[in-house]
Amino acid sequence: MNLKNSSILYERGQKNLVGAVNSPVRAFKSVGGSPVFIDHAEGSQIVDVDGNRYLDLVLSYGPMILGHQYPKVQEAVSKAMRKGYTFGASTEGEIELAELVCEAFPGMDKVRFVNSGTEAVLSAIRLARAFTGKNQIIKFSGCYHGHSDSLLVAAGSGLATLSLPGSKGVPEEAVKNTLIAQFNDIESVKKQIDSHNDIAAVILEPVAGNMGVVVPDPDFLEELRRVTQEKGILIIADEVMTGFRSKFGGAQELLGLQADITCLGKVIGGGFPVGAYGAREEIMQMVAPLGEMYQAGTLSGNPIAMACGLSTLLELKASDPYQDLNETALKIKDILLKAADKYEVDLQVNHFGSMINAFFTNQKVIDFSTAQSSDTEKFKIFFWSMMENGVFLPPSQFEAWFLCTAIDENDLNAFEKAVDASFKTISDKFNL
Ligand code: HOZ
Repeated sequence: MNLKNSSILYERGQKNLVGAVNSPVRAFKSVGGSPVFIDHAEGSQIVDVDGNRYLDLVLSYGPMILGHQYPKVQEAVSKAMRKGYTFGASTEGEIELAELVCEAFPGMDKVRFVNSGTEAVLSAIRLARAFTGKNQIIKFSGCYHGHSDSLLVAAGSGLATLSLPGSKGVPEEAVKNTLIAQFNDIESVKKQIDSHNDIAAVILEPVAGNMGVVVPDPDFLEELRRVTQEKGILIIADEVMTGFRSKFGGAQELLGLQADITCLGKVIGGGFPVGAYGAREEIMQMVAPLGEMYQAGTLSGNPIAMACGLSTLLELKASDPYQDLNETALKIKDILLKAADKYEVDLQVNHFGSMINAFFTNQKVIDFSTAQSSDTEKFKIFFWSMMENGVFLPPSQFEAWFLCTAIDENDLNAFEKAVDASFKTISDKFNL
């Protein structure tokens, strides 16, 4: 596989960028080798600077649900660009996107736009503390909620990829109010609730997507809502990944969970940097300028980003592609499991709507520790073989793969061939 130009850029980038990247997972550290640099992407395909073409199952970690360069979205962005890029004053697009988002989330009367999922979540936590007058939060091991200080404990995503328990530079005081529980284990939540009386909120990804895809047990969510409600503890649903991915709105609705505060990102920006947090009226009344919880941003609600998000959501609303996306996910799951069976490789495939991924383990993956039972050596071989066979996957066992509406039968056939070749390679290497 020719990655000459990518390697040259990787070397050149080392001088003035940290590790030649702007987000650690992109450095391919856990899979080894030189990371690819991208030239362009269109539809379901992404092309690197050496001209290698891949079926894109990274999709910028979620936003590109309509595929790359979707014509109506392109048009909306170009139109917005012709009016200027940012004004430091409000525009109609912010209201239009807010109306659409609030309509799609029954628990959201008001929303505040920010620039990333990290910002959305750190603001939501401040809001939960302001509203309840309490300080502690419970987070789940393996869930990742961005890189703000108080949440870099037992986190998934890049930390899991790099096997880091937390981050240097985070003071003990910043995490002393962060309590850890286990996903899908309500007893671990009850234990924390029973032994602390200053808990403002429980934060979770309703479907975890940063330890690979881990789906919640319906009983777990039901009990979680019950025990938190009993104690006046808020639930913050981090739907940065899941928002508008499995339905027009949130995964929480499909799962029967009613969160108090919801965080969004990724799809709502359609590929531009947008995050958001929203809640019912009485909670959002706390946020400045209505209330005394302060949060601000010069580029928040940026008109180009709003136009991109708005046209993406309008297209999703009109075309309602969720059933088709789910069927594509089921086909992909089937392809993976059949190949695993043929080559006698232990494999679990978890999926929720258009989020999916594979774990090389014989254990059912229900939480962070079972996710970590995956054989990452096998993943490494799988990853590079898939790349060589034209499929771009996240370079980490612990990132979800994403599907877009542009994936067609040809893509699925190509995926099937790549999977067969990759499982054969694994089988040969591990003498299975
Ligand atoms: N899982 C990450 C955010 N949800 C995306 C990968 C990154 O950190 O760049």
